[in-house]
Amino acid sequence: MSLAGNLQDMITAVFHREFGSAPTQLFSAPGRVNLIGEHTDYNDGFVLPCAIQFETVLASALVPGSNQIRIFAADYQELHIIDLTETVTPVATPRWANYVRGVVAGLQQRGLVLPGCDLVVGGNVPQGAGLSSSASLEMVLGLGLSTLAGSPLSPRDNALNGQQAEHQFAGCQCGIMDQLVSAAGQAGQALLLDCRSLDYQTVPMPASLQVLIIHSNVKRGLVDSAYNERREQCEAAAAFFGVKALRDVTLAQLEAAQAQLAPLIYARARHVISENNRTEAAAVALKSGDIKTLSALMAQSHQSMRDDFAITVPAIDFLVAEVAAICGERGGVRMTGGGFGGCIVALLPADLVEPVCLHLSKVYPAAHQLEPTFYLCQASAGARAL
Ligand code: GAF
Repeated sequence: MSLAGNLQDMITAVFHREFGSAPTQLFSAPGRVNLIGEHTDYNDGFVLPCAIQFETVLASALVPGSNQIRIFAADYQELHIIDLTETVTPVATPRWANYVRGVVAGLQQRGLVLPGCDLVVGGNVPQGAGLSSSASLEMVLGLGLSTLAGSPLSPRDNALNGQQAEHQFAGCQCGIMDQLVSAAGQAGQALLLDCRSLDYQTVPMPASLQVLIIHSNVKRGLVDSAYNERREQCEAAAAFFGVKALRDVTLAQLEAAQAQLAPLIYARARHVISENNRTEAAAVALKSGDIKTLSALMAQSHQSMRDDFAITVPAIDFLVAEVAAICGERGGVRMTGGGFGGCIVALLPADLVEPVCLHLSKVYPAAHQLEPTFYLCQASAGARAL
């Protein structure tokens, strides 16, 4: 049986146990890996992620006459109840409930009348790895609850609603990438997302490349505050140029203004502007199967995240360097996600996957006293009713 089949069966069984009946509808939403385009989304720029096969599943049943959402989190073995007659606000604990409360509040603000229902939610997206377990939770809830209310949200509105939940209930001033690719992902495709217009183009993943995600298992501490700080620095740079976002500034304009900018702000802006250019170029390279160019762009992206944006850590830099030494121009490798730990992503020909895993299993624990975790991923479909 597939991983997904097991998860759906497990969530259905938990629903039976907690609520004493069968769920009537199941929904799913995936995590994601970003191939290139990091910290560009909240600068109105470009990103190139794909959804992955790890997912969050929601089992649901309407409860006629009820004014409550009763939701059981299978991962925490914890029940949370939302009273639909009261204004939904954030709670101190449990933390996971704020994602639910944020999605519910957003749907209500959009004019949806949510019905009383019983829900069980749980997933297999690695948590704290930077693979968007929280976005997959928001997307499955947004789709599931709006469907139960009789007005399923479009992928775009679902993504915007989830982003609002992050901003207002979870304290992370994130961009739109994670939610949009979890909502709109397509099997076998990466998505080139324009985070200003929210338009996207599909970019087929070449059959010759495997997507290998390697988790450093470095604990990501104070991620939200460091993330929000980077966002403020980018906004300061955009304000200097008098534009809405760094999307509107060219590298030539940045170079011309270097002497007037604080060195830190200049470096942050240089990452974002150059990363936007690399992301568009990488989409072209991926489409045409130009792996040599893709490899160079991913290497430059990693250097830029390390030196200009300062979001990598030594263990991550080590993993990237070791993989790059093995794959050379036959593949690409870089840190993926928000940073400060988490995962790297490697696009590799099939014959290099095993040598890379074996090598890292030997050298990484010796150098950093941590074990790597490997996830071989497929570009997968976005949020859907099952
Ligand atoms: C996190 C955020 F949620 C995204 O919006 C994006 O900014 C990413 O970090 C960095 O590219 O995943």
